[in-house]
Amino acid sequence: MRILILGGDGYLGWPQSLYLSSQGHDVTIFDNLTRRHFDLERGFASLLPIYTLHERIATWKEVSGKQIQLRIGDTMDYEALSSVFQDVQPEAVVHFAEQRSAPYSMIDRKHAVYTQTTNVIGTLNVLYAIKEFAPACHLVKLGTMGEYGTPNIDIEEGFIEIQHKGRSDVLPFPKQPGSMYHLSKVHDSHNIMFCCKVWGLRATDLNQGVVYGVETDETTQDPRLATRFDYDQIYGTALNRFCVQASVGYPLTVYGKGGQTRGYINLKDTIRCVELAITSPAQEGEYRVFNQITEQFSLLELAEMVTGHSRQLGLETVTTHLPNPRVEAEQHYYNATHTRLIELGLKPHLLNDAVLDGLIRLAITYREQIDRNLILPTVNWRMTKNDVERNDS
Ligand code: NAD
Ligand code: USQ
Repeated sequence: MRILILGGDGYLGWPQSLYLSSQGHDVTIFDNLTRRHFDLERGFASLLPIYTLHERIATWKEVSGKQIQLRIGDTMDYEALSSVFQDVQPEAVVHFAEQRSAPYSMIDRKHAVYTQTTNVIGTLNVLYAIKEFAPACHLVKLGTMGEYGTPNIDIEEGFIEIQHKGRSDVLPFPKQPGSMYHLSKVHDSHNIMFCCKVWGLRATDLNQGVVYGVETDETTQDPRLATRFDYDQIYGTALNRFCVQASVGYPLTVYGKGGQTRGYINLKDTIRCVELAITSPAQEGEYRVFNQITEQFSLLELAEMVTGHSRQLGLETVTTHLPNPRVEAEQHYYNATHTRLIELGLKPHLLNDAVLDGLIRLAITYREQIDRNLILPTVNWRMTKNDVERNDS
C-alpha cells in the first residue's frame, strides 16, 4: 500500500516507517523536525544517540535495499500537506505529527496555544487534505488513553451504552483529560468523528497508553536506525526516567502517592497495532476507536519493578515521593477494556524482566551522558505567571 507517515521522524513514527517499509509498503515520511528543534533549543538530547533523518533513510536503504520517501513539511502548512497528498495518493495515512508532551503543554499560555494549535488545526488540515485529494484513504490517528482520564467505572473502547430516563443510546465515552495536551486529543477525536459522519471519511482513533522500549526487529539492524530514548522532565515518561535515575543512583521520582495507574504498551506492539488497523481498515463513514494498551500499572508498581531489577544489577535504588507537580488523582479505580486489537490478531509483548533489563542496561551504557539537571520536574500544573518568569530567569 502507499502509506503516508506524518511525524515519521519521531520516537514512534520512525520505527513505524521502518516496519511498514520492511513489510513491502511504499512509505513516505512527512515531518517538520520540530521535535529535534526543541532539543536543540533546550540543550536536551535523546539518551540513545539518534542520527539525522537523511542518515536514517540512507542507512535503511543500505541495510534493506528499500527506499523511504521524505518530505520536510508542517501539517499547519496546508499547501505542503496538499502537495504530498496529491503526489503520494496515499491509501493510508498514519498521523503521529503532534506535540505530545503533557508537561510541555502546561508550561504557560504560549506552549498551551502552540500545542492545541499544531495538534488540532494540523489534524483539521489532514482531514481536509483527505477529503480533497484522497477521500478513500484510511486515517489512522494516534490518540491517547489520557482522553478518558481516570473515571470510577470501567473504560470502554471509545463508546458506552447509556440508559437515561427510560431511553438508551451508544455515545462517545466521557472525556476527562488531564493536560492541555490531552485536551487537544479530545478535540481531535471530535473533529475526526464529525468528518467521518459528514464526508464519509474512514478513520481509526488509536487511544494509546504510554509506550516503552526502543528495540524493534528493524531498529536493531544498525545503530544508525535507533529511535529516541527521552528521560528529561518534559518528554521523558516515568518508566524511562526511573530506569535512568536507577542507573545514576538517583531516587526514583514518584509524583505524589504513586497510585496513578495508566495503560502501557511495548513499542513492538504499537507498530504491529498500527499495521493491524491499516490492513483491516475502517469502512466508508466509519469512525472507530481502539484502546491501544496491553497492560496497566500504577507508578508504585513500576518503581518496584525498576528497584527490584536494578538491585539485581548491583544498583542501590530507592524511591522518593515528590510533591505532585500535576493535578491528577493519585489513588483511583482503573480498568480499561482493550480487546479490539487482540481480536484483530495482536500478540502482546509484556513488560517482563528482559525488557526492564534492556532499558536499565541502556541507561547504564550511556550513564556518562545523563544530565542530572533534567531529572527534577520544572513544570507545575498550578504555575502562576510569576512562577513561569522565575523559572525562565
Ligand atoms: P515525538 O515527538 O517523538 O514525534 C512526533 C513527530 O512529529 C516528531 O518527529 C515531530 O518533529 C513531528 N511533528 C510534530 N508536529 C508536527 C507538525 N505540525 N508537522 C509535521 N511534523 C510534526 O512523539 P511520539 O512519542 O513519537 O508520539 C507520536 C504520536 O503518538 C503523538 O501524536 C502522541 O501524542 C502519540 N502517543 C505517544 C505516546 C508515547 O508514549 N510516546 C503514547 C500515546 C500516544
Ligand atoms: N510521573 C511520575 N514521575 C515522573 C514522571 C511522571 O510520577 O518522573 C507520573 C505522572 O504524574 C503521571 C504518570 O507518571 O501520573 C504518567 O506520566 P508520563 O510522563 O509517564 O506520561 P504522560 O504524561 O501520561 O504522557 C505519555 C506520553 C503522551 C501519551 C501518554 C499516554 O508523553 O504522549 O499520550 O503517555 S496516557 O498516559 O495514556 O495518556
